[in-house]
Amino acid sequence: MTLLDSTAEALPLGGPDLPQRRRLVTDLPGPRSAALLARKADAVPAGVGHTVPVAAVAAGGGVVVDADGNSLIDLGSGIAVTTVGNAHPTVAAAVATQAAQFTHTCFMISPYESYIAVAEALNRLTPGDFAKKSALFNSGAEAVENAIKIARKHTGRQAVVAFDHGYHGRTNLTMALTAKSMPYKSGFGPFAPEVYRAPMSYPFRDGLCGPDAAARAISQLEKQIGADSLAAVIIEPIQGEGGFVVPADGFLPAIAQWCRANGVVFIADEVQTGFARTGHMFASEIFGIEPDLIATAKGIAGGLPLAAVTGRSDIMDASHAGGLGGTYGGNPIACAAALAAIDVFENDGVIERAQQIGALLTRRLTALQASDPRIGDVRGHGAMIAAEFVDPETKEPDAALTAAVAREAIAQGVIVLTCGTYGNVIRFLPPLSISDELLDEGLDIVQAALAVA
Ligand code: PLZ
Repeated sequence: MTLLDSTAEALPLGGPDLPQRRRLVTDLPGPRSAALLARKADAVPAGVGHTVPVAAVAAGGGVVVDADGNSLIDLGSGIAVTTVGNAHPTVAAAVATQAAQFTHTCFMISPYESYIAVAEALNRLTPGDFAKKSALFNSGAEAVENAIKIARKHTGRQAVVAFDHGYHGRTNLTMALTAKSMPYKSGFGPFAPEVYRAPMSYPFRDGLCGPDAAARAISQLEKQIGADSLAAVIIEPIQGEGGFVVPADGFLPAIAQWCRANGVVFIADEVQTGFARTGHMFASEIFGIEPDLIATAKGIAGGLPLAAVTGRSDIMDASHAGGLGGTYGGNPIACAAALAAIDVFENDGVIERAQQIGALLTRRLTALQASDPRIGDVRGHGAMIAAEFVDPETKEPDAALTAAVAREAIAQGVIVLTCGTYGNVIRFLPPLSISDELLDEGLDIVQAALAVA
């Protein structure tokens, strides 16, 4: 069976030239997508789920086109990855050029310039005016794992603290760091040892100011673990999978300061928040923190798999030679894509666009909240905004309502993602290449879905 059996003729090219419109020519899934999803069910294990019942054939600007010719509005960016836009021409050209030059040597065997250039760019772009180094990997989880390895080697300590609602990946150590059991951890243990959890600042639910929430967390670290056993604290500056939880002002600086005073490595997991997504190159800037180490992935390379750990040179240099690496880490095609994406981030007004998108999303969603008290909270920064759905009387999470709204929006051709420990948050993560018109139309559809839910 050939790859595109069911979509044999005229596949559209992706990128910004795709018609920027929502257009449904079938119910979802259409017959071709349905056939491909049937093949998926036979060939791919049930554990690998999917949110939108279509098979993608092209994407770009603010749309995803499926095998039946349906054009869906993309408010998910493949989970915050295609920040510069899907199949961005600069990225696509860089990938094609590199693929024709060489596809792999293994950086640990014969190094090449693009890896070094990506490291230099990350050292320059990440917050903190101090000497930095970067190592490249393939996925967010792998970056987080390596950040922890480096912190343990540097401190000679073992314990690691992550936070309530935190998400850090699906590998064994990162499952241990991740808070939510279902679907990420259930039945997959035993998990890595020496991982502890601290209470997060979640203003909508705990009502605490930042310093009080930090004092609560720090007291727990001191009493239950002890600073002298603690290698690292890892936190998402704005939590992603956990529900776009934005900590109260002062929380992150207080935690970072406590880490510095106690020789604990402060790691920001900016896998989801990084690279212009929040209207800043990195979300750490919003909170005025300079993490010792930053883990990045997702938006870094316009859709190619690449991840990084960037941080203070003295910490990054803690490992003996040969202690860090991997066959594919910093693959040359992914590095070429990253250099192209970084060029776009720096020169094409992408950060400003994220701020505009954030203003539009916030305006529309707070207006909706004013007329529908089932929206308990609207929060986030830039093109990373969410609405939390609750029982208006009790503030209890309403996961059923959230799922119904998302299901109906998707059926109408708008890709939205849910998140949150309680499954009651819809998050908006559009590509920054989306037009205001498409974004508004997508929100109209979500609003209509809420009205009938
Ligand atoms: N850290 C903050 O958001 C990935 C995962 C979706 P990988 N988030 C999407 C899913 O269900 O698997 C993520 C993240 C933060 C780490 C990761 C892990 O990144 O590239 O998926 O390994």
